[in-house]
Amino acid sequence: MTIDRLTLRKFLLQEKEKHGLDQDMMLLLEDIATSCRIIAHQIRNGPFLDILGAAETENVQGETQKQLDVIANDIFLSHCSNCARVAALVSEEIDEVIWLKDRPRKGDYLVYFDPLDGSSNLNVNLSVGSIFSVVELEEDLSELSNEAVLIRGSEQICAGYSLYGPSTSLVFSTGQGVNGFTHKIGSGEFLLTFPDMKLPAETGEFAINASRFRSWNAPVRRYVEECIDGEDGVRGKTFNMRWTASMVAEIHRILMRGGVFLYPRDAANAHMGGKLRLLYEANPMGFIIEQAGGRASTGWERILDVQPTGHHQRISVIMGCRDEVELIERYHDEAGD
Ligand code: P6P
Repeated sequence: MTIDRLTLRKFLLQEKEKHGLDQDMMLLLEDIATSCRIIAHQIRNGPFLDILGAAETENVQGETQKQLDVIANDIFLSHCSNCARVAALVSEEIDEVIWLKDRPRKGDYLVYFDPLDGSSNLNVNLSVGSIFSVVELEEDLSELSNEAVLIRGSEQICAGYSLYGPSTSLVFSTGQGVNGFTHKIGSGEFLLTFPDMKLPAETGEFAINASRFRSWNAPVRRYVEECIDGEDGVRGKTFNMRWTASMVAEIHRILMRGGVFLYPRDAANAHMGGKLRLLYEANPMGFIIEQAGGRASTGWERILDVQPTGHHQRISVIMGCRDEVELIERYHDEAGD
């Protein structure tokens, strides 16, 4: 039986009617959706196009880029530049801020994105994703400085991701909850398949790279050990662990069935402030998690309250079901570190 599902366009028109979604935001979201459809196509055909390997270049993080990192970045750059309201683009793959206007005005959009997150999964045919975040300028800019894009995650007006898995999901929020779409191959449409996504308050599943155990601080080690102690321990229940080396896949799984994701600042990455990037990974995913009823923290403070100090700044990330994140924050508070 085929269910008559809303197309992305019809959903956005409904949001415009119900919540006053701006026409320019509608155009930008449709351009982002087009980018994701094209990237999904490139990934699925990657083995035939010989583009799954490394490029000859490094990104600003000093990481060797995959060819598809570069391709996905170019796709996002070209499509997000269509919208006349976009004043600047910040990409994980590009060192400098890309200014599209000489005199950005109040109301213009700043778009931050990780065009292909988890790309080390590409050549082993595992899930990867794209992450995006949009902020609206609150005043005219007198100069085009990198500082102008250092805006707190709490100011986001839209954030989302696309997951390139067995199917291609597009999940985003414009501040009115979280909705998930699936690309119907052949039709070119993203159809509403996961309306009003909500996180349960508690969970029995955590996601962390356990190989970093020796570097964790005491609160994280305490939390994970208590999960592993299971029914015989203080938690009195069994926990499961997952790790897919793709934040987009982890967060999507958490949105679909609960869980908590941890990539904490630890002894091995503290010199960088953590591993994951604030503006185009932690902030957008934190916005989505909060809109779905969860919590997003560094362990010490709400991620969306962090004042960025650099557009490629890294940060400690703990997000997911509220009860679990609050417990981990309590452990940080008790440890005083
Ligand atoms: P590790 C991918 O490179 C990423 O930025 C996130 O998507 C993912 O959660 C994490 O890093 C994986 O890191 O140390 O397990 O390879």
